[in-house]
Amino acid sequence: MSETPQSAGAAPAALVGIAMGSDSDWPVMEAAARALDEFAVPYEVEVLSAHRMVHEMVAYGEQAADRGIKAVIAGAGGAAHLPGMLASVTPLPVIGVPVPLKYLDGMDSLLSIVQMPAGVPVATVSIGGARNAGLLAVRVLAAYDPELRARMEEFQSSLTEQAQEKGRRLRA
Ligand code: RP5
Repeated sequence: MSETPQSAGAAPAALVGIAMGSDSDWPVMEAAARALDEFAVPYEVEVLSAHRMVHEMVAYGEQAADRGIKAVIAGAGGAAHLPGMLASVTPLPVIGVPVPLKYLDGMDSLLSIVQMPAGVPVATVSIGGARNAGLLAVRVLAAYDPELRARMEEFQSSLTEQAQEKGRRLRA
């Protein structure tokens, strides 16, 4: 991607930040990373608890845009305040992933993330929907990157073809 600052041999600078409240969220959040991998979008992964690491979490949110991050994916479970808190300290788009925990089937996480006050948006995906969070971050970047947009359109066509093939198999 042309806007990625790179020097010979250096890893490309991250364009997406994947943050989560605990390493225990990673089994869910990993799907966001895999989606970004599919589109060769560079990303970084951070554990940033809104309750246990308040100062680090605020610093990350305040500095992300200046470091070249274009979108933040934030996942948390239970009293899931991380996505909303990051959205309050960064101008970047924040995509929230409600992580389901042992109790309440993730409804607590969903409602904690989705019910933001006016003026502080979090684009919330479904409970456990980290793959869609990754794909949404790709779309955010693709709006300004024709090559990435072409790959997203190709991916969407492949989804259509897969659905059509399933229909053909059912009818056969
Ligand atoms: C939340 O508390 C985290 O996002 C995680 O989903 C949940 C439990 O964290 P651990 O006790 O597993 O570290 O803040």
